[in-house]
Amino acid sequence: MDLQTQLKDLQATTVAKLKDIRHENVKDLQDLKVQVLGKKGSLTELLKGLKDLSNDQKPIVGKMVNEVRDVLTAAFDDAAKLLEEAAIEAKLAAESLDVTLPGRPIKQGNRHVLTQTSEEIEDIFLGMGFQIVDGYEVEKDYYNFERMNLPKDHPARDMQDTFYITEDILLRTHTSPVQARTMDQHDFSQGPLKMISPGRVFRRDTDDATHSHQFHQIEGLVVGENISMGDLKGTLEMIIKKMFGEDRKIRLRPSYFPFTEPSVEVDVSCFKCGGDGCNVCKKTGWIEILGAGMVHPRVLEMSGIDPEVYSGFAFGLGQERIAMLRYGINDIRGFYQGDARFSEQFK
Ligand code: FA5
Repeated sequence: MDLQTQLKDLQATTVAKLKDIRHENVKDLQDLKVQVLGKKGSLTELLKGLKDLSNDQKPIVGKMVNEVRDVLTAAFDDAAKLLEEAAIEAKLAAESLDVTLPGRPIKQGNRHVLTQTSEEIEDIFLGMGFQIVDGYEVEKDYYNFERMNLPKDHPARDMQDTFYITEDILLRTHTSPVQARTMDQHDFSQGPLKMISPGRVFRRDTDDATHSHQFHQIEGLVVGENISMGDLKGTLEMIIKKMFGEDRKIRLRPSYFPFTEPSVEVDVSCFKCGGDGCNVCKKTGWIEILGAGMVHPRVLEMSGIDPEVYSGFAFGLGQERIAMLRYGINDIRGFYQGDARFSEQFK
């Protein structure tokens, strides 16, 4: 048989063999490739016959060898691709999903009880036309103390020691500095100032069941013409009845804050005994929830507001205290421990 016929035969038989190879026989394919196109394969073997051909024949048959090599290389590539696809399909078929199986339930979280409390209080105040203002947790001594009528070395600073970043910058001890910042900005030609400001505050307090070194307050401030203590009492009565129920009473006790005059501490009738006296209210029938008062004239003046024309009231309530009373939570530390079993109770 001449060389050209042998080449044609090799091409035809190899292509026929490739068609027979099944998807599981990757090894057969590799073996066949080595047999035909490898260094010691059939094509190399046939090439050796080139040297015996006449000079006329050599380029013709040489060209044919190249063509056969190209055709076979492409055929091997196609076969390899087919095998790969078939293998993937076989794997998918074996791994088929049972879409009728019941799904795994995904545990759904819920908003933290403190977030819920603050959002509820915000909604009530929004309904009364208050704006909600954000303050700075890292605050200047100037706003946290001096603008609240607590100059340096004022003894009442001792009750609110805090974490200092520098001598003049600290972690705020209450949300009251937002009062000064908001009053500085307010344009009274647009009407009275009515705002609340919820946020995190920090103190050098020892942690126990009712105290934390980091807790949340909501500041409230109203400044305008003819604002009186009656407005303060009415506003607080309304919010407390909305939060704790219509039959709840409030009591204003004289107190002292350097930034309000007069100052009061506000108690709510005990949620457990209704005022008769029990272990929750320490037999008094009342539970303290916030501090409040009429904005001190000095504080108004420091914001450039004339105390002869304008007056105002302010209050600061402890969010944890409200939530504890509302849900009967007896340890403040539960709020911060991140235990899902605690949070799940307030869905
Ligand atoms: C103040 O912080 C005043 N700035 C409130 C105020 C605002 C008075 C505007 C007048 C006008 P006091 O230190 O009492 O006040 O804190 C207010 C509330 O924060 C308390 O009634 C209590 O509910 C809560 N609170 C205080 N210290 C802690 C603490 N360590 N852990 C948790 N809650 C606290």
